[in-house]
Amino acid sequence: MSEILANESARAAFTALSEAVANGNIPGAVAETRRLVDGGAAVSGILDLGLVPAMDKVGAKFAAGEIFIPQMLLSAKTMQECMKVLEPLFKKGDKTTKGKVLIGTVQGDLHDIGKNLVAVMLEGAGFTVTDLGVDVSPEKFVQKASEVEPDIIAMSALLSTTMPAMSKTIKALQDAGLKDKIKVMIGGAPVTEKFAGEINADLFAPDAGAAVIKVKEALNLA
Ligand code: B1M
Repeated sequence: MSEILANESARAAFTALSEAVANGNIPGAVAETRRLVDGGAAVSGILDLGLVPAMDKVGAKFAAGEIFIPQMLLSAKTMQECMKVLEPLFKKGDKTTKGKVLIGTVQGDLHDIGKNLVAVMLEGAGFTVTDLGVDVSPEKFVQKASEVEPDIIAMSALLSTTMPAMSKTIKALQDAGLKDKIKVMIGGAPVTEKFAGEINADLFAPDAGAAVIKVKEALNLA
């Protein structure tokens, strides 16, 4: 009986967090995240049951014309503030460098929450991550890849209109003679395994957890 009550109160807490993020209530969402962390909730639960569903709800409302860019931005900011509470927990992981990853959101695309999540989880898993931010041109990926000499280049896209920039970046890496030396991973909500195959990307990951597994497998660390 007490377990059911505990589960119900956890569910209520995740719902409260989700609503606070969807409503752009930064203090409320941060307090709810802290409460869940202090109560021993798993980070994966906070993400999968609280934060990510909130953004899906926001996206659906935006697509239906019920909210507009400012509200979407406020929810994104709210999620980012909650992520700051979670980040130290990711970084408690293995500190030995397992390899180098160069990550960025592709040209024309300003969405960075998923990319940041991938970056922080890779860091937590012991990889050295260089984050190029958003709207990263193929030329910038190539230039930084020459400097950093990463094992993996990780590209994120959230817009179907920016997916072609992934292909352009892979071509630019080929032209620069870097593609054979570096494995390319792609991901983001509209990206599929099939698309990865079509553009000659080496790896595809549907979410941040899978991204860590794919990178480990690619570097024979799994
Ligand atoms: Co925009 N947006 N947005 N947006 N936005 C979407 C993506 C959209 C689906 C909303 C909708 O209409 N339902 C839609 C895209 C439609 C499409 O092309 N398919 C959309 C649109 C249309 C736009 C604009 C064009 C709107 C406009 O201006 N008219 C505009 C474009 C701006 C631009 O980029 N040039 C725009 C702007 C924005 C904001 C700036 C307001 C804001 C982003 C703020 C920010 O990121 N700092 C925003 C937001 C917040 C969203 C939604 C609501 C949420 C995205 C998000 O953060 N999700 C989004 C709707 C949705 O996704 N449901 C939407 C949470 C995050 C954890 O998930 O990023 O998917 P996600 O990451 C996942 C996986 O995809 C994966 O791992 C993560 C989970 O573990 N993953 C990878 C991501 N990258 C990976 C890389 C990998 C591996 C896995 O390896 C390299």
